[in-house]
Amino acid sequence: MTNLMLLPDGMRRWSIENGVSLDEGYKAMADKLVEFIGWAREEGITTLYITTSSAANFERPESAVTTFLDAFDDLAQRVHGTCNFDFSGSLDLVPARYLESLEKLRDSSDKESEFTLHYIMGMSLSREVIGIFNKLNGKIPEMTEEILAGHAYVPQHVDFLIRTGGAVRMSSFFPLMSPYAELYFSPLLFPDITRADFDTAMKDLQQRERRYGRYPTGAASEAR
Ligand code: GPP
Ligand code: MG
Repeated sequence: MTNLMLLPDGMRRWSIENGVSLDEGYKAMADKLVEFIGWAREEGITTLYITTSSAANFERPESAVTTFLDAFDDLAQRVHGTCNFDFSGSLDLVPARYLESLEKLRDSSDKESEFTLHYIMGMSLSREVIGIFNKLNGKIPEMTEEILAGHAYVPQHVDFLIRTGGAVRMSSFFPLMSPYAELYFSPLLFPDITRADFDTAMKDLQQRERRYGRYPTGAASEAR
């Protein structure tokens, strides 16, 4: 059971480089994501989280917001019948017509599938934490790890995370409950990623020693 979070970054630059509209750039993203989902499934990934936006992305011009919302809606339309589809995040930022569409797709997706595609929308650690506090304030005696995890945007500990687009930072995309997510940063603009690039990323992630803050097995007695 390995899950993967993908931050598909770089569509504006890809559109400029290829002399096409932003709409075309995001269509190229959606086409590549259909392929990427196939690669992830073949690799045995059980849940693929895709960050569709940060909260700050909603401050872009309205036409740019519509462009990325349309592209992710189109992707969900295309693949929801082949997987269990879900979404979460700062849903108050998402216009009602997109939420209604995604709810329908979630409800009609294949709930028995061994593979889940899950969108995280409007990511922002501070919004996430403030939202959880405001929802539970006065209703629970104290916060616990379990309650926090139960309300987090990303409902699992993320194993592997891939960010394309060249930025070596998390921006607003850090999954709250995943301190030991292994991070991989690719310089490629997302629509340019190939199967070989995906394989290289997965190989790199899979060969890492995951210690979760502990000593390696058998090394404790050597510690001074
Ligand atoms: C941004 O590409 C991608 C999205 C809005 C999808 C999720 C956001 C992430 C940053 C993972 P872009 O518009 O930022 O392109 P560029 O990086 O070329 O400006
Ligand atoms: Mg970007």
